[in-house]
Amino acid sequence: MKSILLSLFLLSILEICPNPYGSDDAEYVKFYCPSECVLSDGEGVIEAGPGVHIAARNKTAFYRHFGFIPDIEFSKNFSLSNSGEEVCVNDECFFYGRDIEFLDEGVVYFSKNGSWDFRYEDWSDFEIITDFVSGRLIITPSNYRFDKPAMVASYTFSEETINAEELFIDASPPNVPCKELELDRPVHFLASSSYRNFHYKFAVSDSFVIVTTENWRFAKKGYIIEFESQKIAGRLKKLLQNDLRYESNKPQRCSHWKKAEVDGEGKEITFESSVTLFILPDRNPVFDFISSAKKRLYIRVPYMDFGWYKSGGLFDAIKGAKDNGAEVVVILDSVYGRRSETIEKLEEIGVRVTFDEKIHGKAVVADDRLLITSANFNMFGFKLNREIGLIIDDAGVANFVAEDMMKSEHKMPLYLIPSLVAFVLSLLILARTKDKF
Ligand SMILES: [Ca+2]
Ligand SMILES: [Ca+2]
Repeated sequence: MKSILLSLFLLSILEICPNPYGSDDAEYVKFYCPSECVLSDGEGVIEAGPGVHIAARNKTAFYRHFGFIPDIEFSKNFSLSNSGEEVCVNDECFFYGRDIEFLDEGVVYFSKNGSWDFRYEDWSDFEIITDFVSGRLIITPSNYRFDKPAMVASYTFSEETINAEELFIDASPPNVPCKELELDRPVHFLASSSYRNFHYKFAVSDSFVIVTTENWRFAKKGYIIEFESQKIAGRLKKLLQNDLRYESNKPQRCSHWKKAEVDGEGKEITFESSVTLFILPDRNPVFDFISSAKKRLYIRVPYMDFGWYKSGGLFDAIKGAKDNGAEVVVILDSVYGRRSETIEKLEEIGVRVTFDEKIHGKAVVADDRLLITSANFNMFGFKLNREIGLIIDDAGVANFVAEDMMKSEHKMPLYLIPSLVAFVLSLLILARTKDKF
C-alpha cells in the first residue's frame, strides 16, 4: 500500500543537470522506469528497463565530476541543451528553462513530492533541526553587547559591536566598514555564483547561540534570540565550515560609516520552549509556517515581493492563512515597503496592510508561534541567498512580539497628524459654537 502511495507522488524524471560546472560531458538525467521505458529529448532516445537509472553524456566525465559511475551513456543524438528543452520519460515530460526558468551553470532540476524544483550542484542540504532550550528574545533597538569570543556571521557589521574570534562576512555587501578590513583576527569574506548573498546573521560560542535579524547594529526594529544548545550550535558551526569553501578576496572598497548610537536595552522576554533552526535555501519551512495560521498571522518585514520561480510561494502562503479564516496583518517599512503591486495584491484578498518606521527585522507570528529570519521576503531571501531562521514554539513569546507589532501598527502615521489636529480643532470650534446656543 505504502509503495502505491509513494509512486503516486513519484515523477519518472528525478533529476536533470544539463549544464554542470566545468565540462558538459558530465551532464545527466536521473530517471525512474516502473517497467520498460524510453527517455527522449526529441532528438535522441534511450531505452531502459525497470528501476532508477542515471544516464550521462560521458560515463568517464561523469565519474570524474561526481565520483561514481552512471549506468547508461547517452545515445547518439541525445544531448541536453544549455538553453532549455523538453525531456520526456514515455509521455511524462519536463521542460527545463521554461517550466522553471533557471539556466545557470551548475543548476540541477529535481522532482520532489510530484513537483519540480531546482538547486545548484554545490548547494548544501542541511535539514531542519529542533531542540528544547531556555533562552531570551530581545526586540531592538537595543544597546545590546555580546562579550563572549565567538564565531560571528553577518552580511556586514560594525567591528565595534562584537567580540568575534573569527568573522564570516559577505564579500560584496553594500557597505563594508573599513575597520573590518584592518582586523588582525581571521575574517572570511564569502562569495559564490550560486549563493547570491551570504546574508545570515548569527554567532556561536561553544554551545551558546545568538541568532539575529540585524547586522550586529541594533538601531532599527529587529530581533535577537540567545540560548544554549549543543545541537544547534553544532549545526551552525558545520554551516560555517561548509561555507568556508566560498572564501574569496577582500572587498576592494570600504566605507567609513559610523555606528548608530542606541540608548536603551530594548524589550525582552525569556522563554523555555522548543526552537527550530532552518537554513536556507536548503530547507524552507516559512511558507508552510505562514499558511498554517488559523487565528492570526502578523508579518512585520521591511518589504515584500511576490515574484517566484514556480507556482506557490509567499503570496499563496498568505492567502492560505486568509482562507483558514485567520486575521492577517502585514506591517511594512514606511520608506521601503510602499510597493503598490504588493499592497494591492494583499488588500485584494482582505489583508490589512499598515506601515511603521525603521523596520529591519523579519518576523512572523502565526497563532502561538514566532518565526524570525535574516531572509528578506522575496526570491533572493527564500531561494537564492544563504540565510537562516528560527521558529519558537511558545505562546508567551508569540504574544510578546505580536503585542509589540500591533502597538507600532496602531501608531499614527506622521502624515495624518496635521489632518487629525485640524479635525480636533474643528470639533472644538463646533463644541464652542454649540455652547453659545
Ligand atoms: Ca549541456
Ligand atoms: Ca537535446
